[in-house]
Amino acid sequence: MEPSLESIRDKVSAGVRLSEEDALALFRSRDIHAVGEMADFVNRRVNGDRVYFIVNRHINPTNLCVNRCKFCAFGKGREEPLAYTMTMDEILVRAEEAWYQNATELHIVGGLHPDLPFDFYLRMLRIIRERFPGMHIQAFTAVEIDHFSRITGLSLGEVIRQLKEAGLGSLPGGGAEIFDPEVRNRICPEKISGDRWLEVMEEVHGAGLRSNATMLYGHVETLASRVDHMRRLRELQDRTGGFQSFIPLAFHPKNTEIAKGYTTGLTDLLSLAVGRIYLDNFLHVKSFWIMVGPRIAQISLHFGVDDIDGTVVEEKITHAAGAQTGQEMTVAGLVSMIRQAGKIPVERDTLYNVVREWPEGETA
Ligand code: V47
Repeated sequence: MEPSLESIRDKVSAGVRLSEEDALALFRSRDIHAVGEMADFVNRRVNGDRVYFIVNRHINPTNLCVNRCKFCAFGKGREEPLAYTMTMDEILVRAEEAWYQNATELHIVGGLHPDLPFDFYLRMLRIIRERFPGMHIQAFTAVEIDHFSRITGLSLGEVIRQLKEAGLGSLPGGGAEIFDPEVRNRICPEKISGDRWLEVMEEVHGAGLRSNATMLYGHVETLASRVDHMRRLRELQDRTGGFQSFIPLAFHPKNTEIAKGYTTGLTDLLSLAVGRIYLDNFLHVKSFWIMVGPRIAQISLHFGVDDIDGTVVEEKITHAAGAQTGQEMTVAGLVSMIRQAGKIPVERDTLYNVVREWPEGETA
C-alpha cells in the first residue's frame, strides 16, 4: 500500500471522518485496490451484500433551454432543428408504458423552457398522479426549481409546496455539476451558482422531500474542486440528512464545447470509491450505468457502490453527448449483473423501500 494511504486506512477502519486532504490523496492514488478495498469496507458496513436497482423510466419533456452550458449537448435553442417539446399526451404515453412495465418511478427532468408556464408542470404532475397512482414522481433538478421560482415570482418554498401538493415525490440530483465558481464559470456560466443549488436542496429537504446529489467529473475540473464539491454536499447532509444517494456522472464530450476525451475506467472507479469513503453521511452511492457503462457499473459494486440505476428505457441527455451504451436495461439483465458480482439483487422503490429481493437461484 502507498504509505500516504496507510493513515487513511486506519481512519476508515476506525470510522473516523476523512479530511479534505485525505480525499485528495485518495483521488491522487493509483493504488486502486487499496482505495477499492476501503470503499468496499465502508459500503459493507452500511449495506452488506445488498445491491439495489429500480424499475424506472426517464422522461425528458423538452430540450429547449435558456441556458447554454458548455458541457451539455442536450439543450437546444428554439430555432435549432433538434429542438423538441413533448405534448402532454406524449409525456403521458411514456408514463403509461412505464406503468405497464411495472415501473415504480418516473424520473422527469428537462431544459429550462423559455415559455412553458409553471402551470404546465403542475398539471403534468396532477394528471400522472391521478392516472397512475403509486408511481413515484422524481422530477426537476434544483436548477428547474430555481427557474420556476424566477418565472412565477414565487418563493422557493411556495414553488416546492405547490409541486409537492400536485404530486412531486422527490428530486433527482442533476444540475450540481461542480460547485467551485471558477470551474462553474467555465463550464456553465449562465447556470445557477453552486450556493444556489445547495440552497434549493436545503429548502427541498426542509419541505420533507428527499433528493439525490450528483457531481459531473472528467471535464476541466481539478481534483481539489471535486473534493470541495463533496465537502459542501457532506456539510449540507450533516444539516438536513435529506440526500439519499450520491451519483458521480462521467462527462461525455461529443457535440459539446469542451474538448476532452471520455473518462477512463480508473477515473470512474475512483470517483465512485472516493465518494463512498469521504461522504460518510450518505447511505447510497449509485452507478448510473448509462454513463459509466454496464461493465464499470458491475465492477464498481466492489468499489463502494450499492445501487445501479436502473431500467431507464429512454435516455436523451448522455446520448446527445455520445454515450455508447444502450438506453434500456431489463430487470433480468440487472439481476444477473449484480449476481455475477457475488451480491444480492434488491429491487427498491425511490425511497429505498424493498420491492423484491432476488435470493440466489431465482431468475427474473
Ligand atoms: O444535470 C449533462 C449531466 C445530468 C452531460 O438523481 C452530462 O438519481 C455527462 O442528473 N456528459 C442529468 N453528463 C442526469 C442526472 C441523473 C442521472 C441519473 C440519476 C440521477 C438521480 C440523476 O447529466 C445533468 C448534468 O449534470 N450532463 N450533459 C454530458 N455531456
